[in-house]
Amino acid sequence: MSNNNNGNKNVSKQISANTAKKKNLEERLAAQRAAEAAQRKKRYLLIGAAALAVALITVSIILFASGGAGSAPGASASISGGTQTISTTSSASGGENITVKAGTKVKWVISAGSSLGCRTGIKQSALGINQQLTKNGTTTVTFTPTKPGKYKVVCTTMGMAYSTITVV
Ligand SMILES: [Cu+2]
Repeated sequence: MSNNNNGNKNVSKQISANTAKKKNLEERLAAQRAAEAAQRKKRYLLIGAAALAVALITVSIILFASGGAGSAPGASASISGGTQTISTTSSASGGENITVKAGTKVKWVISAGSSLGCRTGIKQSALGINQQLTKNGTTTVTFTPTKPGKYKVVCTTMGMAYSTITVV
């Protein structure tokens, strides 16, 4: 009887010890799963950030290559035979910015489509530019910059911004 009682006590002790062990294991498992989920989330965030960086770089390269009107750094001239030649496009919203060197004659070739808006002519008094633009064709503007600086080019009719010439 007493042995049986002791046996039962031992069994129930064992059961409660096992229950405690099981609870402990379950808690550790849950903690492990949470850690794994956090790690996965971190990995996804990293992959997302890398993908975003690649996308941004791609967009910048495309924008740079196409020389987005007015906003991009703009086109630089190539010098040959004492003349620096630069080609840009013109639209109703204006033209591209250009960068040229002081002291060398500039040949600025502007290609325009059918829509020029109010910018049918451009002027830059300090550089001696006052030129009508040809629709659906090209116009060549020549000038020789002498002083480095930034020169705003505007439309001849209203003085609205067209582009900026940077002389270096
Ligand atoms: Cu205008």
